[in-house]
Amino acid sequence: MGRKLVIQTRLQPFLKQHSDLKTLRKASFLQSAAEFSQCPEDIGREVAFVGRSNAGKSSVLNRVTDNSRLARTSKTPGRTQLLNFFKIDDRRRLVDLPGYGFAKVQAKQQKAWEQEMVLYLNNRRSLAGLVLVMDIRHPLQHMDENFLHWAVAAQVPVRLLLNKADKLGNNQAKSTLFRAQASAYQLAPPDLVQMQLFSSTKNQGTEDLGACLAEWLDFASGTNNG
Ligand SMILES: Nc1nc2c(ncn2[C@@H]2O[C@H](COP(=O)(O)OP(=O)(O)OP(=O)(O)O)[C@@H](O)[C@H]2O)c(=O)[nH]1
Ligand SMILES: [Mg+2]
Repeated sequence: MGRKLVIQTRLQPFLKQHSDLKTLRKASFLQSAAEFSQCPEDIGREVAFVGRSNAGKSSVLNRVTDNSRLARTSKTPGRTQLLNFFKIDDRRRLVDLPGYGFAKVQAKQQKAWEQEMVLYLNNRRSLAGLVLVMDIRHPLQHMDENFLHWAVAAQVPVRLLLNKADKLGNNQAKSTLFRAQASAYQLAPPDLVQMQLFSSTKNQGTEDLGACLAEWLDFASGTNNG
């Protein structure tokens, strides 16, 4: 009896991870928006993926939903130029935001993009959290820091992802995480930011990210397919 209970208790986190990832697999394309005013109805909860162009936002989204064809990925930076919405159910969404820092984008276009992002961060009531994707080889670049400032000002929690961790050895990846964490905590309070290693290619960090999304999107209250 006691032994059965111990086994069940040990299994619980594993079963929860499994069910979070299973729920995330329900994600399907909902709609694109060229600007903030075209976003879908602001109900329920959504989590947005942001980051420098080519950091791997779309790849991370595809990995955590276990659907390689969900968001379009590309070797050419600047692929995602719209806000792309994916629905998990009628009250839960994931959003792939356009990347920043794409060299070929003109200053005027970059300004317009920044305005849309600030508008989105400040006004989107259903925004429950942001996943800020970075290339582990170039963490916390100027625009990442800007984005972090906007998110803190808007009081939106941020998960900082050091993606492409497979590009570094284990020890180097861990020490980069350590250093980047220390820098991030100088910019934002730890209750609002968390950081983790990730590799879309090697399926590293997927369970942790899945658990974070499940919490922000409140999977605990049950999902529906409405
Ligand atoms: N080695 C490695 N490559 C990755 C990883 N994640 C993404 N990539 C590669 O990085 C490139 C860019 O990935 P995307 O997911 O399209 O990046 P993005 O941030 O969505 O880019 P934009 O939409 O242009 O802003 C692609 O060639 C991916 O295959 C990773 O974890 N490891
Ligand atoms: Mg993309």
